[in-house]
Amino acid sequence: MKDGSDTAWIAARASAIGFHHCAVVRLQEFPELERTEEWLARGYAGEMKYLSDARRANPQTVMPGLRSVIVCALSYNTAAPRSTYALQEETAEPRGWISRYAWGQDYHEVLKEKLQTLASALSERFAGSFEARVYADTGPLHERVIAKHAGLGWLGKNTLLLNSRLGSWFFLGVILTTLDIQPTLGPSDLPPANFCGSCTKCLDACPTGALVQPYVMDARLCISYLTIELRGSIPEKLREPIGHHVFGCDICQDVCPWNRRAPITQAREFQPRTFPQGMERQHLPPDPTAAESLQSESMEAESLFLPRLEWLASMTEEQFRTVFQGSPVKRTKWRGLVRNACIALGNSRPDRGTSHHQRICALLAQLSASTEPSIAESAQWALSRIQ
Ligand code: B12
Ligand code: SF4
Ligand code: SF4
Repeated sequence: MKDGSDTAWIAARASAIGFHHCAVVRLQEFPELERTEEWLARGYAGEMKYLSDARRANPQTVMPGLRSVIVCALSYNTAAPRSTYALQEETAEPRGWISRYAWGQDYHEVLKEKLQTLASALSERFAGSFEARVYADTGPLHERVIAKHAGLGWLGKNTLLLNSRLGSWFFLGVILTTLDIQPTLGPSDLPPANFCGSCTKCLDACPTGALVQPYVMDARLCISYLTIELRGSIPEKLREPIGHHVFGCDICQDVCPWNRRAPITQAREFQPRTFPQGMERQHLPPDPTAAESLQSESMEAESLFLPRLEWLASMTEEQFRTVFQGSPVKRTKWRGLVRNACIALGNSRPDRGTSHHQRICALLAQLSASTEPSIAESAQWALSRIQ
């Protein structure tokens, strides 16, 4: 059996498992990785110390005997509106934005399970002993660079991997293996051409200027980093540009022309979680009249799509654990999410004199006394802006 058909077999199997793209690349030099040192030296990684792991510059060191990498893409482009549209809509109560990728189940788990299924299937095709190790996001590897050389797409000016069919709304996962599999791209094939052209929509739209030049991000300025990775307080000058974002940011993808026609996924795993029974609303504000109105609303569903900021900011640690069990949002921890919700409330414009405004001010006053310094400080900042 020819190696080429092995590649086609892997791609077909990956598709049957639910992946939207799959390709194979042999271990080689990846020229893009040469820029990593300079990127790190500029301090762009912020507190993400794991990005300095020397293995990232040389995938060979990740697994002894590594010969091929199978790269898989899984779309999370659910049907709900883009943040750039949804956040302009007037709503009765201030709402925040959780990134599209984090509305449902934790993608690490979803990807790992699918990758594991594919890795196990390899023994149906390949005789003899071999090793296969799966990584979904958290491995010491630069997945986008490897995926580019496998033929999955090009590295866009927003630093993401773009595919002319899928846009950029997909996760990447890899299987490292000691098997020598014929790569998807032939010896004379180049990785897909870069179709960003003269477009600069992502750079122009980024609210914090995190894309400091085309293809280069200062992660310390990225809302995704600030709301998910950064512990402690968010620098004051970045709080206003964060706007309503409470977990991650989708703007540089929302504005990308390559995402306009990206296929919609119906995958249940990534649809926004909703909470119809109101069980997470056990918090009652100090004002008894406000409590009455809150209870009357408690039959309405809460959702991770445009969540009510008051709901997020008033969550107890226990409620946070229940709502975000098996969700990527767990990464920012309870104190991170409440901190972010306070900042988003500080950027909201609740009409003064309404019961919403009174309730939000009461909640922020209560959070201003929190024993968590980053929550207390963000709540004080927010209160000073909306009171
Ligand atoms: C760290 C990380 C982040 C950080 C840093 C982002 C970044 N651009 O590196 C933060 C928290 C900000 C982040 C945000 C997001 N992430 Co992220 N992230 C990662 C992770 C874990 C590592 C990426 C990495 O190695 N970065 C380090 C630097 C060195 O990489 P780089 O930006 O590509 O830097 C290169 C360029 O700067 C280049 N370069 C080119 N020209 C020049 C010129 C100069 C002068 C210099 C200095 C450098 C330079 O050289 C560098 C090295 O090659 C990967 C998973 C993985 N293991 O690979 C997921 C990953 C990249 N993230 C992903 C996603 C989905 C997101 C978000 C969309 C989530 C969200 N909605 O909030 C955002 C998107 C933000 C964006 N525009 O990139 C997906 C991307 C899928 C795709 N289609 O590309 C990945 C692959 C996770 C996955 N397994 O699916 N992420
Ligand atoms: S994710 Fe948001 S903050 Fe980060 S680079 Fe893209 S637009 Fe800028
Ligand atoms: S918005 Fe334009 S420049 Fe940015 S990644 Fe998309 S096509 Fe490239």
